[in-house]
Amino acid sequence: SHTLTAESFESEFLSYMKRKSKLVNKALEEAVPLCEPVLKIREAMRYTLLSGGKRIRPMICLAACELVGGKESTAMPAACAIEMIHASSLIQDDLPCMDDDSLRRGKPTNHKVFGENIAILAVDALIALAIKHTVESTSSEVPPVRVLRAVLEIVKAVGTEGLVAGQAADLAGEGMSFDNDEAGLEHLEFIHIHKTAALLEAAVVMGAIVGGASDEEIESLRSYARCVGLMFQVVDDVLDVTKSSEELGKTAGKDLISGKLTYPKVMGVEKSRDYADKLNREAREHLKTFDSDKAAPLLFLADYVFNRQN
Ligand code: GRG
Repeated sequence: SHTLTAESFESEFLSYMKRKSKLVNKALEEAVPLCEPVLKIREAMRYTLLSGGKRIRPMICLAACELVGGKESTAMPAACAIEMIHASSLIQDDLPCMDDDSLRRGKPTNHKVFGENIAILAVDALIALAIKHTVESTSSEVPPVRVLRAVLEIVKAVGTEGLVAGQAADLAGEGMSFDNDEAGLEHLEFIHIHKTAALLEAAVVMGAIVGGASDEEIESLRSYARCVGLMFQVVDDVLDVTKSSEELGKTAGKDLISGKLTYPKVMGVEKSRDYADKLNREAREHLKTFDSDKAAPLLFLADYVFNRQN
């Protein structure tokens, strides 16, 4: 492969993303072979894991590793592990006792296809496999202390400091009313920092750790990831409103009607857009200490999240 400059990268970004997601898909495919025992569980794991997400988390993990001078292949197990956690959280989020969704990525949700019992076991197995895969597949190349630090990042992103905290706050907030917009915003940010930003943060930081980053580099990348994670959700909320208002031909989106707390609801669409823009600029600011050509993929990934239409 050839060297890219920040300028030439723009035109190459889409093919860069395609190439990376192809590699990730192949590695994921190999990480969960369809075999006995528990063939049915593996089928359920593969169903969600291989059903075509955007692969933002693995990509950002590989890019962080390469930014700090590591090889892409060194971060591939960590990238896959993050996507396994992501898939497990989607399966769990869709269950009847949570969001009770029947469609995900345009396909029937895991429990609709395999039943709730199998879906729950697939969640457990994906979380366990994520840890196993990280340890087993990075240990030959990465020093044990770094493997341990990487594992710590991923388990923190799952538990009561991460996804679980976000989901719990989300559940607790249902039907809750807030004294003022500020209280609403605080609750909203807590949810998104935990439900969305935590896993993006783990992705970036794991990539950096296995790639040999210094503590300073790790912390810059952590800050970058937090901004991107939060921005992801602000953009998501804005898209929800603009999409459904297009569909309905109204100014109000479906979230405004259903009563779920969103950024546009708390601060309006315009201010939400400004906020996303601010977070994008902040994210880029955190990469200032890196060589700008080398940081190009992460800079463009931030723009991609900012500009995405779905
Ligand atoms: C760790 C199993 C487990 C559960 C923790 C259920 C739960 C508790 C947390 C829910 C977390 C969740 C579903 C957060 C939403 C994250 C999010 C932004 C999803 C959409 O991400 P994209 O757009 O999806 O990257 P694709 O489909 O592209 O992969």
